Amino acid sequence: MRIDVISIFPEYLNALNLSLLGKAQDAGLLEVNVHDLRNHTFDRHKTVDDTPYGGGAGMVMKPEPWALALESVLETSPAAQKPVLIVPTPSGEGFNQSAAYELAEAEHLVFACGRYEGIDERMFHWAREHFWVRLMSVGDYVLNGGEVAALAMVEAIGRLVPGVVGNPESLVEESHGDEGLLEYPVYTKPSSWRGYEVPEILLSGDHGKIAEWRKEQQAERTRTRRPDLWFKHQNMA
Ligand code: 6GU
Repeated sequence: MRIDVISIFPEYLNALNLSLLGKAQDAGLLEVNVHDLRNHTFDRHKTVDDTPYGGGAGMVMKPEPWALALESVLETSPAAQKPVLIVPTPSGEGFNQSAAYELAEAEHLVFACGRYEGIDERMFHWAREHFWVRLMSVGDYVLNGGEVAALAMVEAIGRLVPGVVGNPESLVEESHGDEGLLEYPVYTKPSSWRGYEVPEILLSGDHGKIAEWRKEQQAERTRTRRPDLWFKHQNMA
């Protein structure tokens, strides 16, 4: 999979070279390129924003540097079809595990990380001619820009690319998986630690009973911590 990220703070994305995603890049499973939007400006101050038409607080990102940056990414796209352009924004559709699975199928993802009050709306109209555009939010709160949201989405998507996670079994029993339940609690050695004990059932060797206990724990956690997910789970086929 090829991923390009465009930002005025490319250093934010350095974290993508660490850990699992760093190794996946070394192994050639993933290619991540980060681009500085300001390289696509022509004035001395490398201006990427201006005041909003109609007035109001804050600044709006100019469309032309975005079009130029995106055109330069398109030139080297390996994708047969339109690449997917993900624009992180708190006003987008919700990004979740099923969106991550869907996007992990794409050949080429491009992230456009905006700052300020957003990007001139005409950029989106232009972009739809060349990309499959997805406006996506990582939660109901506001970040200063799309970079941290892009980090989260790239990590969630990248780890689903075949081969990135060494043991694919570990993707099977996860929170937000097929079942729509949160993960059960886990324990490791020692069995007694600072007066706290590992639940006895886990030491019993009875795999049937253990599976049953874990299922109960998942249900209880989901019901108390995420009543919204519990409601959906109960209404699942
Ligand atoms: Cl995707 N971007 C920004 N700037 N803020 C957010 C967000 C995205 N998702 C939630 N808050």
